[in-house]
Amino acid sequence: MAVTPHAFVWGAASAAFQVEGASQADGKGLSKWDVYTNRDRITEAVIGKQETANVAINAYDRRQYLSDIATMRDLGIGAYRFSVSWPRILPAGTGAVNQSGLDHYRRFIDDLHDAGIAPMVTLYHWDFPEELQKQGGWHNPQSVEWFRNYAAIVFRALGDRVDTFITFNEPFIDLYLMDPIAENVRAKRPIAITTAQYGRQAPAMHNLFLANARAVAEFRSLGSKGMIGMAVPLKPAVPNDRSNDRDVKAAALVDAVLNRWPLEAIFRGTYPDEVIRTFGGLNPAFRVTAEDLALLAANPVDCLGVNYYAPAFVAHDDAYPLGLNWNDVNPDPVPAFNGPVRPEALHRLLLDIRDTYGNPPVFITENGAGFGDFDEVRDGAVVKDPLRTDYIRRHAQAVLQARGEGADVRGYLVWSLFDNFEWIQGYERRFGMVWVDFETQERIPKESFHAYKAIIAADRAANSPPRR
Ligand code: GBH
Repeated sequence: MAVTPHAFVWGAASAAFQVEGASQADGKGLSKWDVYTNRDRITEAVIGKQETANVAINAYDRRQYLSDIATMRDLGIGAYRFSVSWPRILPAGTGAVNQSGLDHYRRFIDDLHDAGIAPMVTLYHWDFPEELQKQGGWHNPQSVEWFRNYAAIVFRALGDRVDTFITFNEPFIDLYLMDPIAENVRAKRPIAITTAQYGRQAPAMHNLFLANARAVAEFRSLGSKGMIGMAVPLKPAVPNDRSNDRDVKAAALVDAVLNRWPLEAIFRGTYPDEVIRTFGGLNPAFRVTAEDLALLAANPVDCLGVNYYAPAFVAHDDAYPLGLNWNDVNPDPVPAFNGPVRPEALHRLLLDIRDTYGNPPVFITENGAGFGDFDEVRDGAVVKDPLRTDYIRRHAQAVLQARGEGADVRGYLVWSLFDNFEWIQGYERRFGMVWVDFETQERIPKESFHAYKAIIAADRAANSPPRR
């Protein structure tokens, strides 16, 4: 008997810090990223000019976002992934709740529902409350309780109108890429991350996984409807030179650290041996008890968010932490910002998840391309982005193919609908299907917008029962 697959949703994704602006409005507290950008001037160290997300693309403003929701309707998406800002809801991270923050998200979610769009809510997309960052952030063992408390407040306030919660976005990028760079910028050192920093971040990562388990437990104890998962950055690791033994070994370690660590943590409550050994060797404070792992094992996620951009072409290089260059090799003639364009690696990855982790429900919570330099405004109004258009077409196809082969993929969400604030690269890197003029907030759909709209419409025509 044929198995009827679950419904499939097309969508787009964003994050509070990258789009909202209104960084001090209505009682919002500061996040570590407000400080990284305004005080430490992190973008200046990376792209040579100071940029902040104080205004971003103005998405906190209801007039603005209602017009943006109209654009979503035009596109035809059925789901919108966004994050809620922890310090907007709890200005000091713990303690007093800022009711206007919760009201904002409640209204926004209702406005999405009115447009027929399902909200997918990320609790934490890197904007850690600065008040708690001063107390060590994820390094402080109390961070587990800080996050559980915040998650419980969000579940209580929004849980009746949200189908899917994502606890964390890309823990590894937050803790092993952005925070170490921020630390180096603040200390006015070269920004290159060191092996010692990799060692120091391990206990923080462990606290974050414990926090995830506590939040999942909280979600269940509240009897919440819907699903809860984590969005992890997955990068199938390939040795840059297959005949080079050191590249082969480096790729295996990258796979353990980037991919298997979060997957095993959230599905099985185990950590790869290489992770325990490597980080334990660098940092004796990285101690993982049987009790900790039992907590993880008792609270697996319901679904997996896959943030996929590219495979990692891994080269052994002593200039990188642990000798692992997993981010800077890109043999493509026109290099995309987030790595080599390989849709076939996404297809393979989805089949591997199907086979290795018991075919869990999967959402592609992010996929997209930062070919910023190739966005071309023509005739003042038409924005050509052929490379992004091609990227989205081929990746959407790869996802549908994996789904056809039995991978339980429930949705595909493009990063991103609009150009926005791209972290340490500021506004220099554009990922949107809609062009944004950052001075005027004018929005112009790009070629990729029209292409994605056609993909969605064609899929709907093929899969909806004939009307009579
Ligand atoms: C995702 O991160 C994020 O979830 C999202 O917020 C972001 O906008 C999107 O990707 C697009 O980048 O290596 O430091 O020189 C993916 C991780 C972070 C990988 C930035 C590429 C390049 C900057 N990406 N990184 S760096």
